[in-house]
Amino acid sequence: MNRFLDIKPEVREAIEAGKPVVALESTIISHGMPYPQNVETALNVEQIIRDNGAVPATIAIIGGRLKAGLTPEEIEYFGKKGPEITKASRRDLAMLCARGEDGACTVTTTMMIAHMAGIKVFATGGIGGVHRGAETTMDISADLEELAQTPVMVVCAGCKSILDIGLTLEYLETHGVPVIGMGTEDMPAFYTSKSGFKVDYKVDTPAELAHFFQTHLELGMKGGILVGNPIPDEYSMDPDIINPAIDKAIAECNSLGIKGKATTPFLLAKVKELTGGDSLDSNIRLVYNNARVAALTAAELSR
Ligand code: PSU
Ligand code: MN
Repeated sequence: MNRFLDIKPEVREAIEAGKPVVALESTIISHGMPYPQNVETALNVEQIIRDNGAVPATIAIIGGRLKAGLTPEEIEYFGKKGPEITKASRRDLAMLCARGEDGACTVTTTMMIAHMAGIKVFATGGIGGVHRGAETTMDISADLEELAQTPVMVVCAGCKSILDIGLTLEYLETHGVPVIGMGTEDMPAFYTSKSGFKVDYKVDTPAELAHFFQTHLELGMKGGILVGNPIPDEYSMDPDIINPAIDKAIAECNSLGIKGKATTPFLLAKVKELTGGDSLDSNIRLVYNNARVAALTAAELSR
């Protein structure tokens, strides 16, 4: 095993026994939501995973150790420290380990550490992707590269239109990453269930999804798969409210000259500020829905 990796005993026992485990990221806690809702959500997500028959493993870097599975106290610590914690992508991993520092894991580093630990299914809210204007800024999230090279299933609610959703799907196609819709032909757009772009394949049940992913793994495919699980109708946002807020947030980001890794956290926080608590509530609900589908799929995969 990797000498920097610590697997929480409960998680290790489940992995060794072939029981279902679901990985969760920690950037969504530290950079994606305000305190204390972030901690409350993270703990609820873990409970939903348990209620649906799997063991949760929230993933983070603490004192230079790669942690697969956090205690409630560690989740509280991440939530309280918030954006003070380094947002850790692939390029940051070795330096944080070398210096013994903390890091909040994005989709990228969560996939990496999940794979090191032997966890195959991961639930989150939204992934990073190709940003609008990437044809000049070249701002393309490392999440897409990780999906291209690490065999983990990522269950998300699609990507927000802070990104160019069409270009994100093109990029995934180039890298051979299958994009699967859970009960939908349409790629979900995070706050709303439809982006107007098609997924590659639609499945209707966790069993069908698990069977497909098992086949993907048995074929020896080196990359992951992306599952778009639409936000339930009762929690989805009015496009006439969310879309102008996103446009405004992007305009402000550009005029302030915000770049690089600060872009996504800025846009997420700005959209929340512009839409009041509504977008936060939708965000929380869609994460719960993804946790449920991921746990049910992990349970099917273990059969
Ligand atoms: N998109 C969201 N919510 C998030 C993120 C993205 O809707 O919390 C976070 C995830 O941790 C994701 C990261 O992996 O931002 C992507 O950051 P960047 O765009 O800098 O690669
Ligand atoms: Mn970026």
